[in-house]
Amino acid sequence: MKNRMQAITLSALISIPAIVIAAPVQTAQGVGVIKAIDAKSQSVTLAHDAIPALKWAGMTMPFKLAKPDLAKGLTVGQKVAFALEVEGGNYRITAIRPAK
Ligand SMILES: [Cu+2]
Repeated sequence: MKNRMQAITLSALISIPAIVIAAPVQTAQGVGVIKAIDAKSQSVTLAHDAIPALKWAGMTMPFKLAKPDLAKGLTVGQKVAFALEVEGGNYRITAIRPAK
């Protein structure tokens, strides 16, 4: 009986990370213009074009950076191409570079 209880507890512990891993992560590409760079909150505000893959219209909004140094060398007013990772309503920029 004790072994059975341990087995149940163990399977419950193992199943929790499995659920986290199973959460869908969507990726998308976009282009936009940098409106602000906030080093403190590690975010950039972009006036981005529509992103059909996410059914997003064009708008101005802040984006979290996956890594703080992603915005290094970028300036306000610059046109950029970027890659996004979207997970359960949260989104972050995983790559960003100047665009023409
Ligand atoms: Cu948006």
